[in-house]
Amino acid sequence: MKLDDFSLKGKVALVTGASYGIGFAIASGMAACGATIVFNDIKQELVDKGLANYKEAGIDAHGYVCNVCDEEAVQAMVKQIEEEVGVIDILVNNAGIIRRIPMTEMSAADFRMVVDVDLNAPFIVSKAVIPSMQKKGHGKIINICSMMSELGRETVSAYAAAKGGLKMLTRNICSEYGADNIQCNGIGPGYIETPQTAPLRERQADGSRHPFDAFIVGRTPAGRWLKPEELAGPAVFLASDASNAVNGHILYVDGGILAYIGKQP
Ligand code: NAP
Ligand code: GCO
Repeated sequence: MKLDDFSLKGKVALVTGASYGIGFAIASGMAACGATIVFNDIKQELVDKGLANYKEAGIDAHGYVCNVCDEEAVQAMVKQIEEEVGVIDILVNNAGIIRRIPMTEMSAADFRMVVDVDLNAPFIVSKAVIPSMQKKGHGKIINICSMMSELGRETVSAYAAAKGGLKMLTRNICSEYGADNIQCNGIGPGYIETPQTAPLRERQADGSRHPFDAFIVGRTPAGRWLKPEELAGPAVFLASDASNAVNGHILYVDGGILAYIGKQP
């Protein structure tokens, strides 16, 4: 065992949907450990914002406009990255969306859209990078799962179905490509302060905490929401040679939510 086993020097990492939020924090952590960062986002405006964010952080990142649900566009982006930057050693399937709608009020179209971004897209992007990883003789795929890979709650049926499916896609990629020295693991973040969860933390008109905010604080042993940066260390570990024997695992980075029954009244 040597310190270098944790290094990502010489590795190319593609993090999807990484202009800001969790993807940006993970990519920044990987850059700090030596990786070359490539990211995509769904529109030019977001890629520009991302490039400015990376520049400000002193990171020389490569940004591409690409909808991860569009298989043809993803195949073209991966080809372009291979030509312009190099073969992708590390893929982080981070891009994701949520729709909080009670199931009986949710349209099938909305349900499909969430499953498309949160489950079908990780399949599409993984499928695009695996052949070159096989040729190169190694690869790391990290799928950003959720508490909803394990737990349900009101209004998030599509998201929970997709993130539960993503956990099993993770195990299947591990099963199917482990022999090619490809490790596929998941990270299951707890409740993280990002724009995606901002509506759950909004202050009430009287200045009090949002009831959901108070609920999460009471469900987390640490008694607080987590920061995107707190996912970087676990992601670097799963992207590095230090985790070569870890495959098909979901690493929950949840401040202990899954271990805890909740704060007693
Ligand atoms: P976020 O703030 O909403 O960022 C997600 C990024 O993905 C955005 O830049 C988004 O663009 C992009 N994106 C959405 N659809 C896309 C598509 N079809 N193609 C390409 N890019 C697309 O989310 P986050 O909170 O950082 O979450 C990142 C990941 O962690 C997601 O998979 C999420 O489900 C998961 N997660 C989040 C939490 C949390 O508490 N925040 C907890 C567990 C898991 P737009 O801005 O246009 O939507
Ligand atoms: C919600 C939240 C969650 C988190 C996260 C939990 O509405 O419950 O948005 O789903 O974003 O995925 O791990």
